[in-house]
Order: sequence, then structure tokens, then C-alpha cells
Amino acid sequence: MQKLLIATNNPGKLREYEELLAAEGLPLELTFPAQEGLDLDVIESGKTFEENAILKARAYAQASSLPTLADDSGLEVDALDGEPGVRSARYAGPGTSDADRYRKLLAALVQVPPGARSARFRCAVAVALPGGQVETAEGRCEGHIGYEPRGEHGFGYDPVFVVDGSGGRTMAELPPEVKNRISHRARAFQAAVSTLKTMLLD
Ligand code: ITT
Repeated sequence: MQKLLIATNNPGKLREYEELLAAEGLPLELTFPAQEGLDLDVIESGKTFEENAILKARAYAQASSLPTLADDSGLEVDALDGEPGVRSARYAGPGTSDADRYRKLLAALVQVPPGARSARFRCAVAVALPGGQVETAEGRCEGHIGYEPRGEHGFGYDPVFVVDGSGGRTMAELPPEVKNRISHRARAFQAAVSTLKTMLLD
């Protein structure tokens, strides 16, 4: 079966891609950086999610000689002019946890009233071939930032992100199969399916 390298060191993302691929039934065998003996430190110097996804996908495709999917994603908060955005993983500095990051976000929004806390998760997916060809797709999920963390599922900022149309539930309160139908990552992946088929399976 055709292999596809999922170029991420984030275990939450990995789990979601395994489920997304299984749901789509694509005849692709997923592999991961650790499984391929790869430990790259790609500098995410891009200004956009798309630029950073391309940087990661190309670096791993070249190092592994495998078709590679990378994802750059994050949270844009309107009251913070789109922050943390592409800096979502680094928002609270080096060596910090998911909880440190969402606590810093809640603190930054402490004065912001309900109704002004709109936000969205965004995800850019890049699929690169070892020769350098690359295609991208994007997905978004709209919502707002709550006042305290709720829920046990997911990862990252999920406990503080209240999903539009979910009856007031945070992303971390949605069962994984529901997150994987409506999330930014699910939507970006859906948008990339036809590209994956053309690039890898035709
Ligand atoms: P890789 O670069 O190795 O894939 P990363 O975690 O550093 O892992 P990003 O640079 O794309 O990935 O940063 C994305 C950050 O945005 C991630 O660390 C979370 O804090 C947040 N994020 C992205 N998708 C999320 C999701 O589905 N739920 C909650 N937080 C998310």
C-alpha cells in the first residue's frame, strides 16, 4: 500500500489523522516521523498557516523520500487581533503545557465581555512529494472563548473553545468522532482528499 508520512510531533494531531483517514477509507498506510527514525527541527518562519504547513511538509518529504502531509494550525482570537495565530504552540514560551497556554489566554481575555470573545480554529494542510510538488487546503471552525476550561477530550486549546452550534459545549466536551466531523482539521482534510487521491493514488 502507498505510504503517507504524517509530519507532526503532536500526538493529538496524529490521533485525529488516523481517525480521519480511517473514516475516509483511503488505501494509504500512515507512518510517522518516529517510525521513520526522523527527528527534524523545522523552523516555522512563515507568516501564515499555509506557509508553515508547506515548510514542514517539504522538509519531511525531502528527508524521508515519502509523500508527506503536514498541518499548521492554531487559534485566532478577534479581541487579540488574531493572536495567538501561528504562534499558538509557542504562546506561553518554551517548555510550557497546553494548560499553561489556555490559562494565559483566559487571563488575556479576563476583561473581555461575552459577545466580544469570538475566535476560530484554523488549519492548513500541505501535501508534498519528495520532488518538491506541494498542494494545500484549509479548514476553519468558528466559536468563542469561554471563561473556564471544560471537557476531557482533544488537546491544546480545546477546553476553552466553545464551538458555534454545539449547544454551548467546548471542543473538549465533544466526543472525538464529533470533533473529527466539524473541526478545522477535519475540514482541511476533507478539502485535501481529492488532492491526495490525484497526487498519490491515480
Ligand atoms: P507539529 O508542528 O509537530 O505538527 P505543533 O503542536 O507544534 O506540532 P503547530 O505548530 O501547528 O503544531 O501548532 C498548533 C497549536 O495550535 C497546537 O500546539 C495547539 O496549541 C493549537 N491547536 C491546533 N489544533 C488544535 C486543536 O484541534 N485543538 C486545540 N488546539 C489546537
